[in-house]
Formats: sequence, C-alpha cells, structure tokens
Amino acid sequence: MVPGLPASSTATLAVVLVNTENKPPRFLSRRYVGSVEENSPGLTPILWEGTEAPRVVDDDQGKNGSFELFLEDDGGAFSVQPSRGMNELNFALLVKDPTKLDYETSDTKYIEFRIVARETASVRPLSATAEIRVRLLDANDNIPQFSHEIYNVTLPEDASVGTTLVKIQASDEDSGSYGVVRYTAVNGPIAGNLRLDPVSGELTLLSGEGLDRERIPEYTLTVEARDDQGKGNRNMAEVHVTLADANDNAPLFLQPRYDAVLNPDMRNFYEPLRVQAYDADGPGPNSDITYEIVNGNYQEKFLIDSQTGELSLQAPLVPNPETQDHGLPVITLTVRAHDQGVPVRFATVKVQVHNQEYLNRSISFIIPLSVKKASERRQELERGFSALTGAHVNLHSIAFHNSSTQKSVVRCWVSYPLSSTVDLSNMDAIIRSMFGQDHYTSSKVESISRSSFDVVFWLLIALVILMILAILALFFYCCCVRSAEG
Ligand SMILES: [Ca+2]
Ligand SMILES: [Ca+2]
Ligand SMILES: [Ca+2]
Ligand SMILES: [Ca+2]
Repeated sequence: MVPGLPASSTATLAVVLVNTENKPPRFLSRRYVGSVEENSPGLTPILWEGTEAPRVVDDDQGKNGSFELFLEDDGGAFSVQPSRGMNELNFALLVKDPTKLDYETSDTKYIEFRIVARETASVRPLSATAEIRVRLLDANDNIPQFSHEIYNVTLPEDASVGTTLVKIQASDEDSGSYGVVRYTAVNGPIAGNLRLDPVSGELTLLSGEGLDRERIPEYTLTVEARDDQGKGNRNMAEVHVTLADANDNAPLFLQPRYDAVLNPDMRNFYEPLRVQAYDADGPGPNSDITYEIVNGNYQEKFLIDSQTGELSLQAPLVPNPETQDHGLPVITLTVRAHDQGVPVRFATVKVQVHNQEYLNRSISFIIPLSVKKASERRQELERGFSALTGAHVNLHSIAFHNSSTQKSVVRCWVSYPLSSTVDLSNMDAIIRSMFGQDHYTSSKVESISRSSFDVVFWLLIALVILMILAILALFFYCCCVRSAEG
C-alpha cells in the first residue's frame, strides 16, 4: 500500500504487434539439376530432373514481395524466363549461346552456376540463391577424322596375296557409339583386288591380278569411314598406290635374228653389227642389260661390247681351205642379253656371220606393202621369199620405194642349199598369203632385181673394152703390114 493513493486500480493495456519484418525470397529447392543436348539452338529449354517446375516465392507484400531473377557464373550460356515476379513464380532456363555447350571440350560434361532471386526494393533488397547443375548430353556432331588426308603407299607389283598396303586410321571425338568408327568402303580402279578390314583399317591385297607397273604404275583409291558403328557420319581419305618395280620382264631383242657379212680381209664386218635388246622394267638393275656371246664363238675371235651390244673381231679369222665352203662356214653365234635383276632374266638371239659371197646373193624385192606393214610382217615375208626362191632368205633391210608410201623395197640375203625345190603350182597361194587377195589381184609383184646383174654389167663393159682393144690391134697390125710392103 502506498499512503495517499487509492488502494488499487486496474487498467487493461492491449498491445498489437504488427509484423513488419521483411523476409527474403526463397527457392523451393536449394539445388536444381537439369540437362541439355550440346549445340542446342537458342531458346531450347533445360529439362529438369523430377516432375516439379523450379519455383521461387516471396510472401511479403508490395515491393518486399517483388523480385528479379538472374544467373551468376553461367558464362552467358543461359537466360532465365521470366526474369521478374511477385510472391510466386515458376521459372525456366533457356539456351542463350549454343557455342558454350560443347560436350567434347567440356572436362566435366556439366555446367554449374547459380540463380539469384533479389527483391526489387531499392533499399537493402533481400535475395536468395540456388545452385544449378546442367548436364551436357552428347550429340553426334563430329565426323571421323583420318590420321592422313592422303596415304601414300608403295606396293611391289609382284606383291603376294595378304600383303598389307597400309593401315588407315580415323578417330571420332564423340562419346559412346557416336564415336565408334568403322571402315566401310574402298573405291577405285583396283578396289576389287583389295580388302579393307572394317575394324582395324588394314588394307590388304586379295589378288595381284592385273597389277603391272609397266602397264599402269599408279592408282588413286578412296577409303571411307563412318561413325556410329558404321551407320553414321561419313568421311573419306585418299590412298595413292605406287607400284614398285619387280623384275618381271626379260630383255627382248629388237630383231628375231641378226646377219652380218665379213670383209674380204676377215678382220671386220662389211657393215657395223650391233645387237640390241629392250627391257620393259623400270630404270635400274631390272632393265640394265649386259650382252655376252654364249655359244658359237668361232676361233674365239668374236668380241661383244657388253654394254652396247656391238660385235667385233679381235683378230682376223683364219680360213680353212680344206672345207667346201671357201674356207669359212656360216658362223652362227648365240648372243645373250641379261638384266641385273633378281631373278636375272635373259633372252638369246642368233647372229649369223657370212662370208663375202653372201653379198653376191642379195635380192631386192619391190612389194606392195608400206614400210611399216612390211616391218610388222618381217618373218612372214622371209618365209614367203624363201618359198618363192627356194633359198634360205634373210630379210636385211626395208626401205621406201621411190618415195611411195604403199610400196617398199625389201633387200634380202639369200643362201641356196646344195639343192632346193620351188613348187611353181603353189606360187599364187604364196603371194596371196604374203600380200593378201587385194594386192595380188590389183598389182602383181613388180620386179625382182638381182644385184648380181652388177657383175654382168661390168663383164659387158670389159667385153666392149676387149673388143675395142682387138680392133685397135687389128688396125695397127694392118698399118704395119702396109708400111712393110711399102
Ligand atoms: Ca558430340
Ligand atoms: Ca561422331
Ligand atoms: Ca617390272
Ligand atoms: Ca627385266
């Protein structure tokens, strides 16, 4: 009790507490996880895991309940829609810059960043943050890349079946099946001879048929690779195949036989004698020809230049007077040409060496064939002339006849056996077979000129001179007799 004051009184005090505290916006989840395929075009939405859409709420009234949404540290890859709201808002994330979404260059294969909801109040706006992780999904956006644009391969022309030309390789940056490469095709001129292993990329020889460096020395092929186990994106590369030379050609003599005539002193040939062979193989040992005499070297006096094929005599031949062929038989040398390849390949040719009499047995035929055709039919002509003359005929040279392109002069050396037979009833058939029906009916073989007429000509001259001398002698004799009588 307090003196002077009423004993007691009661008053009721009502206090109304008005809640003016502002609360920040809040995301319904602290973390959102979604995914998007790499390279998706702008405005493609991120697909969220779970069924509920991301949502932000702010229960405050007025400005304290208004907020804006933005992203932090996404590198400009995404945008948020809508970017403003009040009290409650479902939001979406859209692709803004597709180039930021490259599966292959991303180490982690996801992008992590934050979304912020911040009140729009100008004074001390409150905000909330949620974590976002967007997984990148791979797309088949890479084609197989070959280790070389052009594979240069050298293959021996005689390579055996199963030889590996090259192992091509292509890689693909995509993941999973999108990056699994298969080698799906080889195309080009010799593709049928080859097999491309779809898994290893080994290109091997199935068949060597038709491979000939001397015919076609190089080929260009294309090989194809596809990703997605051979069903997806395709790429091509080239394979240049150069055939390497093998020694698959023997030397070939330019003439089927060579003939030569010795000078009277038997020291040398009437005309230079050179055998020549050609080897179709590539430059180097496979076509490098060496000549040698392998048989018939009469008196061991014939020499051949191993490089040029020129024949010569190192000493005069010595005739043997006891033999019936004027001391010197027809000498037949066998000359061999061999290359330097492995294995060594060679050819042989006969060289017939005749004495001077052979020259006297030369016949020139004028025939209704061009020089070119006559050259092509050399052996047929020899056979025909042999049948016509009953002799062994060696065709020596072919020349133009009076600048005619349709006729030529064929000079032959003939050697008669001790006895020979010419079947006259067969002449028509022989000439027809030599020159054909057309030539035979339109123009007969013109003339046969024999160079031994030269001898007759000189004999006639000598006879005329002798007659003149005889007349002169007679004249002087008459003069002498008359002067003696006088
Ligand atoms: Ca990809
Ligand atoms: Ca791919
Ligand atoms: Ca060859
Ligand atoms: Ca050869």
